[in-house]
Amino acid sequence: MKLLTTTFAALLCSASIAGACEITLRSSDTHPDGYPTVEGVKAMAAEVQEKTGGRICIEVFPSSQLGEEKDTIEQTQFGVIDMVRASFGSFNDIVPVTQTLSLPYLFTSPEHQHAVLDGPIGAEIAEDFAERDLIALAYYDGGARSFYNSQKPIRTVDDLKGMKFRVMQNDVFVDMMAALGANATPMPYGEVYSSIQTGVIDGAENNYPSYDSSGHAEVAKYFTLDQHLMVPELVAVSKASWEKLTPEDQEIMRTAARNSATLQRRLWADQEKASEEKVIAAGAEIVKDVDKTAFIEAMAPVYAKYVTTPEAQDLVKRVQETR
Ligand code: GTR
Repeated sequence: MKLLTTTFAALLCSASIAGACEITLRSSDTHPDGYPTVEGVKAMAAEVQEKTGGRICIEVFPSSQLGEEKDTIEQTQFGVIDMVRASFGSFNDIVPVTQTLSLPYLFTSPEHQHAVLDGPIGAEIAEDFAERDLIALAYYDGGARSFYNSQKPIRTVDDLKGMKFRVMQNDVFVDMMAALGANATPMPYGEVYSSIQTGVIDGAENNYPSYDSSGHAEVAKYFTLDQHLMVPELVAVSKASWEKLTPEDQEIMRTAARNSATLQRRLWADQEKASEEKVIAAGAEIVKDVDKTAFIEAMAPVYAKYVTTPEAQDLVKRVQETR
C-alpha cells in the first residue's frame, strides 16, 4: 500500500512539470509524512524541481520505508540511496566529530545550536562528513530530548536508578545513562514502541514531536522535561550521487537545502508546541519542575570520557563560547 502510494506520487510529480525527471534522487527519513524533517526535504524537492525545469526530482520516502536510520546512512554512503535525513546521533561510528556534538547539555538553546551550525564549526563538520562520502547540505532542528517511561513520574536523577531506557545506537548515549544510574538499551527507533508495550524497556527519550508521532506517548505517559540532549539533524547526499550533478545543479541543491532549513526550523517550533498540547490532551503527565543542575552535574563522567583529545577539548570550548 505504502509503495503504491509512493509510486503514484512519483508519477504525479513527474507528470506535473514539463519534462520528465532526468535524475531522481531517493531520500530517506524515519519520520512520517507531515513531520517537519519530511516536510523540509519535500520543500527542498519542490524548489529543485522548479529551478531545474523538472529535470531533477527528489523523491522522499518517509516512515523508514527504506530502512532504519543507521542502515540508510550506510546505504547513502555507498550510493544505494541518494539522500538521507538523520540525527547526528546515528552518525557516531562514521563521523566521530558528531559524538562531541551529541554530548548532553552541550547546546543551551535552539539559537545557540543555530549559531554553531551556521558558523565556521558547521562548515568544518561538513568537511568531516565529506571525508566519509556524505555531502552535508543542511542542518535541521531536532529540539531537546527528554526522558519518558511507562512506570512513574521522574523528578530527580535518583528516580532513574535501575530503570531501563532505550537510547540510539551510540556509545555516548549508553554512557550517559550509566552516568545517571540507569540502564541503556540501544535499539533502532522502529522497535521502541513494542519494546515499551511489552515491558522489555521502561521507556525512552526524545523530543515532543517524536514522542507524539511515534505513538510512544500512548505506552509511556510519564514525560520529564529534563532536556538532556539537543542533537542536530542533517540532510546529506551521497557523494556518488552528488558527483553526477553539474556544478550548476549542485548549487541549486545547496540553495534549496539552505532554504529548506529555514522552513524546517519554523515548522519545528510550531510542531513542538502542537505535539506538547496533543500529548497532554491524550493523557501524558509532564514533569516540568526538574532540577536540571543535578542532571548536568551527573554528566561529568561522560565529558571526562569523550572530551580527552586537544581537538575535542577545543571544539567543546568553541561551541560553549559561540553566541
Ligand atoms: C528523532 C530523530 C530521528 C531519530 C530518532 C531516534 O528525534 O529525528 O532522526 O534519530 O529521534 O531516536 O532514533
